[in-house]
Amino acid sequence: MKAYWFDNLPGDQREAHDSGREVSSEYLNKLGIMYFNYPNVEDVNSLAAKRKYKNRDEITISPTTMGDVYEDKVKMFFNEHLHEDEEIRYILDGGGFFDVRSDGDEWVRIKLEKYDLMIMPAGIYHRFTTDTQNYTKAMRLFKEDPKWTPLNRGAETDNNEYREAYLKMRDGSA
Ligand code: KMT
Ligand code: NI
Repeated sequence: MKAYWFDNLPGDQREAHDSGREVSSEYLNKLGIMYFNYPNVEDVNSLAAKRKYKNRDEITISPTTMGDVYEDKVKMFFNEHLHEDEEIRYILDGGGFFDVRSDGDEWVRIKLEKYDLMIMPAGIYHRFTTDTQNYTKAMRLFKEDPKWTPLNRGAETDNNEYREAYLKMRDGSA
């Protein structure tokens, strides 16, 4: 796991796009993001139990498993969106990038590798891409029924109650 400011340069989204400016874990915590490296799945299970997660699934994002729809899926995951619940992503194999919006609305790129686990708060704008390996095997954990339907950013999501609650948490206003 490594976090840095996205360079905003044109080019394949799967390239590193590393500006060379690192982002600290303290800053990520301020955005409501936590991460761990758990080689032992038992640690994932206890974290999920402690945070009252009820559901999970596994997804393998690769041309081998997805065939022709792979490129479309990769584009879809890269549309900026939010979810209405907190979610955990745990990388079982391969790797990928989650980009999350900073408080100044810039992209922070979070590089996840095998056994990295990230907790993403409800309401944070983000996007995902595979890296140049084109292979991400991940466990997705959901508090309630899986509702991974991405809500793409727009006027409606800006007024979404989960978005507003997230901003209150992040910016500490009442
Ligand atoms: C998300 O929330 O955008 C995703 O779950 C992407 C695929 S999981 C590695
Ligand atoms: Ni998402």
